[in-house]
Amino acid sequence: TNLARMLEHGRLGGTGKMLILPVDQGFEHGPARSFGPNPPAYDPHYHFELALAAGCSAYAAPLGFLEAGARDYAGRIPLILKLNNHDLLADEDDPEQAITGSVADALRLGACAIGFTIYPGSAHRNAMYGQIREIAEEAKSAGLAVVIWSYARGSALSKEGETAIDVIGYAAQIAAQLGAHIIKVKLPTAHIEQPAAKKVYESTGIPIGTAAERVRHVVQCAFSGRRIVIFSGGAQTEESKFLDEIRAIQAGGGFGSIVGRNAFQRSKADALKLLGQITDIYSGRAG
Ligand code: FBP
Repeated sequence: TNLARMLEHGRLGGTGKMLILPVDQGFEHGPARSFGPNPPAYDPHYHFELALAAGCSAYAAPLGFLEAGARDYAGRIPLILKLNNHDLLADEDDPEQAITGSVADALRLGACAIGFTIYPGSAHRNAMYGQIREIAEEAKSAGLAVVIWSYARGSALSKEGETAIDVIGYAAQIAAQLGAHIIKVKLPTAHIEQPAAKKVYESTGIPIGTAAERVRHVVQCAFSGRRIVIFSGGAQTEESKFLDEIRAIQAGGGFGSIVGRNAFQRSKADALKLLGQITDIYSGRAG
């Protein structure tokens, strides 16, 4: 029911596609880097208003941002409590996330889902897999959906490897096997990181030449489309390039996007225009 609440809400309601506004960057990247480009975005209410006005499927944020808007916005838009977080104040090759909220918090805030980041590629990955196993069990028993941000990152991977097609496909599969209903990954590149995987991609000829083909393959890696795979927006990008990525996700059978900085770092008018174009593409209202 909670998954359906997100799939039925907003401009993409009923299409099977999703557009989520995630605003955890204040924690993940720092407030000035995140909100400095558009200062109204320091205010947590700004993001509820943006998600509502854009007709997003859901709004995802850490505990503090959700609590700061709950009194005014609870029940008006599906919420995802992002209940682990990471900051950039200490440099580390192998990132890990701190647990910053609970299933009880998600229920108190009327959220539809909990959100959780894993870092496949980090030395701490197994601890994170264990944490989500427990949290997902508790969330599902309370009727909440589980959204996993599957970030390939850590000392086991090269910089290019963080978006390599084999690694992103693997990250999507791990999140699906951990029981995620919705999986967030980065848009993959054609780079192949693991030598053993490279042989298979080459000998079997898995099509990964275009962005749409790579999206299709990642969806296949997440149980052949039986789990919802959405793609992150990344740092602010020029509008036409960003919309090309959205078209590739649509053409490749992706389920949608989770777009933070490309939304809230623009002025509200520009963000609403861009998010409107995205929902037009995913709903088939635009080519
Ligand atoms: P963006 O659209 O801003 O990339 O947001 C998606 C997201 O998953 C956020 O939830 C998270 O804060 C951010 O990406 C992390 O980005 P990075 O890859 O720079 O750590």
